[in-house]
Amino acid sequence: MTTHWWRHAAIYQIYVRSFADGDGDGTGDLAGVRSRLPYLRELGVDALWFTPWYTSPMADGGYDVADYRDIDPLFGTLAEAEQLVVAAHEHGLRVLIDLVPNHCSDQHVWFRDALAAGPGSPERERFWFVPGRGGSGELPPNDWTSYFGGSAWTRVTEADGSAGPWYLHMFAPEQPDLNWEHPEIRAEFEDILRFWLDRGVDGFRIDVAHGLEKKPGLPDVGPDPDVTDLPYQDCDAVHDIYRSWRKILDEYDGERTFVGEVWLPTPEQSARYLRPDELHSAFNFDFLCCAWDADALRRVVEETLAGHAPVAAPPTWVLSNHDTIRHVTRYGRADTSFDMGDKRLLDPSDPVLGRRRARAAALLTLALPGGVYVYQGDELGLPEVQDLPDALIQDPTFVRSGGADRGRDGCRIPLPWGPGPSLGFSPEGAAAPWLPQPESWSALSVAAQHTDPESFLTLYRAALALRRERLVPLPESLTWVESGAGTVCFDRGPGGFRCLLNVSAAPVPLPRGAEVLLASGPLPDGTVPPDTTVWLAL
Ligand code: TEU
Repeated sequence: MTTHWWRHAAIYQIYVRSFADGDGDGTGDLAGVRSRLPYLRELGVDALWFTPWYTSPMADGGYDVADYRDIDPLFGTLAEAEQLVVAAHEHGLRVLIDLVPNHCSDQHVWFRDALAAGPGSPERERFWFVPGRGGSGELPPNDWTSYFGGSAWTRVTEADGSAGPWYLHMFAPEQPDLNWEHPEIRAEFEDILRFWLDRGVDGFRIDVAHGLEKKPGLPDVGPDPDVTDLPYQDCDAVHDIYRSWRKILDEYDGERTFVGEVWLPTPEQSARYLRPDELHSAFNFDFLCCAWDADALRRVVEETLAGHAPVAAPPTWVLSNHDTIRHVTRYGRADTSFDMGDKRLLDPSDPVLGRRRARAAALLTLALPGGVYVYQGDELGLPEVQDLPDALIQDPTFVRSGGADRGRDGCRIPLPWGPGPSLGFSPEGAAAPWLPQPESWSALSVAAQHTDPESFLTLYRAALALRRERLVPLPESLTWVESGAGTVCFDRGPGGFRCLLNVSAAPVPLPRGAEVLLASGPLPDGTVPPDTTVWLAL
């Protein structure tokens, strides 16, 4: 039976290092995840997305993969991963894994071989080794900058000590970009897909899906580039890769799926990745970046729906992930918008306001048609940790930016599960968590929220259950309702479901005769207060 589960799935993102520690070394692992599967089932999500669990030196938290067919010992073993897929399925949870095809680790056998084999060798053709500019090749081959700051090129020192060519890395130097024009790279990744599909995974999240192909000749970006036409992203050839992958995926039964991390300036560009013979869905970063403003939110929802309609792909809704500032903190700032270059980690944030808005945002996203992502800790209302001491920061963006960007560790703090040291993240007597948890998080732990009817966790559970029961069966559309300035209001139907969000500074009346199904906060005197969402049956 075809269920099209991926069109309306609630997918929970597990950042493995920080979810739960089973073996007591202070780092999350597969054993930890396995022990928490009942929690995830009870939460009411449909699928889990695991950030990279492969063998990795962890220069970028596992997005530097040294072996795509094995599990890092920090996290467990391949056998444990296989068992985890089975166990997740037994809990009614599908499994998506993170595929990182743009680059590998500098410790991957291919890159080590390439360095050892020397200039002009076939081993080097799997990457972008290019002679430098300037009289003696002392300048990088072009002006590209790394997404993590600094040049996207690092010069090689050859075995004999001489200065060699440069190699391309759009992220950290420990993450050399692969040359996707090389047939071996294509063949290898097709084989990696099959390796994991054979092990029962239900699909893949594709890292930097827009970045694999580069413009021929690697031209300079120049001083005033057209951001829709950069030489290192969204090159047309990338679509052929996804067409060939889609064919492979479709050979397997069980409705396997691809979700792309497609981060591009226009909805038209993103939609091309979602044509029927390419990826099934992509993250909606425009929504994540949107300011807390009724007109802006309505506009981004409208544009999302309009952008997806021509390719008949389901929209997705996401508020936070392991690369962004947690939305409880974003929504409590004076400027609630976000972009990937957001360096305002230290901006003050009103925690009460941020929490109220985050609850309202949860009910908004969970009411919209399409798929939805929950980043671990969203359901607990975790804020960004803004005061990590410099010495503890591990994200490479911190060092690469000379400290200007404090990095993404603040949204990657180990989860609080209960009382005690490490707030139940690790078993008793374990090493300290790899990043310290704020003491105040004991009040946000799963145990603290579990039975509290007012908690974030209770709200998420109730919303996910109602969504599954009432909204998932509905057509993938909404009808806007005129509801006054500062509000966002739409109906889903048939069946008389209404979602009303009040973003204005004054309370708005509840529609007469409507039954309240769920609200993100108290509704005094028949009104919806500011920064509150309510789900209604008309
Ligand atoms: O992110 C790609 C991406 O666009 C972001 O890295 C962004 O530029 C960056 O977070 C700014 O700080 C993916 C992963 O989600 C991210 O965790 C990895 O670091 C990155 O790819 C490299 O693999």
